[in-house]
Amino acid sequence: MLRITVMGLGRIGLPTAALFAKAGAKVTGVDVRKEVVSEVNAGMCMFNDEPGLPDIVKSSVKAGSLRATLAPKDSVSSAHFVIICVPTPVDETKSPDYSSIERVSHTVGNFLRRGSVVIVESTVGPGIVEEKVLPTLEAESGLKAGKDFGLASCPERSDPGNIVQNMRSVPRIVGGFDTKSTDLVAALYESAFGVKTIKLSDPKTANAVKLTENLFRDVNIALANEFALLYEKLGVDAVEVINACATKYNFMPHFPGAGVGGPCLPSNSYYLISEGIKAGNIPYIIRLAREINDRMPDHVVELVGEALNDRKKTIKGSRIAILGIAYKPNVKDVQLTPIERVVTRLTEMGAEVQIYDPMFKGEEVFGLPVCVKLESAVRNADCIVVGTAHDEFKHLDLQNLSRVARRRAAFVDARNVVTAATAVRAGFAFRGVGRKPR
Ligand code: SAJ
Repeated sequence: MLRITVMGLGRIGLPTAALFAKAGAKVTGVDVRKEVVSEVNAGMCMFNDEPGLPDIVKSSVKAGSLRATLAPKDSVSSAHFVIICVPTPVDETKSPDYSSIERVSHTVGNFLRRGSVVIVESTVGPGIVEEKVLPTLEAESGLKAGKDFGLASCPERSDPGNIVQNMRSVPRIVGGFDTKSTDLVAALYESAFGVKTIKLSDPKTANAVKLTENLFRDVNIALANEFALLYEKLGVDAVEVINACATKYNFMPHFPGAGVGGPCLPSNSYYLISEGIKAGNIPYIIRLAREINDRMPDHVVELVGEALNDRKKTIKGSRIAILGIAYKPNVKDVQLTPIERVVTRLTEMGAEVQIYDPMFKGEEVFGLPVCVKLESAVRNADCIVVGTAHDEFKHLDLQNLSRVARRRAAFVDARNVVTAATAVRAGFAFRGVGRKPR
């Protein structure tokens, strides 16, 4: 029986562990959080916003093919494959924080068994596996990579909110310390997940691929945001433009909005920026894209000020309803969400902010209660702001909302969910990121 140990049971580690268990392996998940370990062993899954995952966790635990533990020794020392899925955030200075990767490399190295293969799924800068993980594994275990154990990077490429489907369809990239490592890891994902694999020269190249695809997205979102800021001034609707451009075969549409959030894009750029600077090459476009995307929340606050001004009101003393705080649609996640800065700025400027988000009903986020009902947040609001394009907001009844809100209120769409015409017909003063002011 194939034995797999997954280090870190977060939004990537847990589905990875559960899908390998579902595929027939004996899987142990190791995590430092007691509550996570006990939840998993009770067959529970903390990611209810991941379709299909709760059932897979439940059935795999029930079948005895998946269990979780705080103690790595037994599971690492008996594993054929050890998969590292720990977070790699950036610190307050925007420098990559590889402390979890370093810590887990010491742990795995301590108990590593001859013949095992270590797989790094966490997103890291190109060269970090070769420079940090490999020497630590060898030093702690006394074993030699390539000779006594295998090592490969196989970065996760899953779309949060759609992870199970993604893990079973998106090709995996594999870069091994040697060909044997690459082949073993590729065969593992092909057989267990039924996906294609792309074999690459080394871990450094695999990590460069992962960063390239995420930074490609961040830079193109920044370009869309730059078009939005420009076209607002020129009286052109950037969303109308981008939708039309998308009819051309080589145009990949990205859309302007309130900014870029989540555990990945806002931080991944800094892995490459720091490696680039170390190597004497500053990635200007990548860095500038971060600055542009990080400025978008302030632009949303400006639009709120403009829309209220149309109604001879100011942000100070206004009641503002924020619809959606999650960093992207249909996920229960506010990691680095751009909407936190919008809420903070509006509150600092003297507004009374009400929040509604279907993923956080009745909870407290950013120190504020999240309304259970949308109408409660909108009641007597001077301005309504759409911060996340959750499915629930795709069919907003603006006529009804204009009756619930204060008379002649304002509406700011930071996620392209309504048309300007519909908002104006409902009696709102309208602003939108990249939209023609109405
Ligand atoms: N966003 C825009 N405009 C767009 C697309 C997205 O403003 O046109 C914003 C979103 O609202 C969100 C942020 O960007 O705040 C990130 O959105 P995302 O859809 O990229 O979501 P992530 O960060 O959850 O997932 C990304 C994905 N990367 C790519 O698509 C290249 C996912 O496939 C990765 O696996 C994931 O990062 C990761 O873990 O690295």
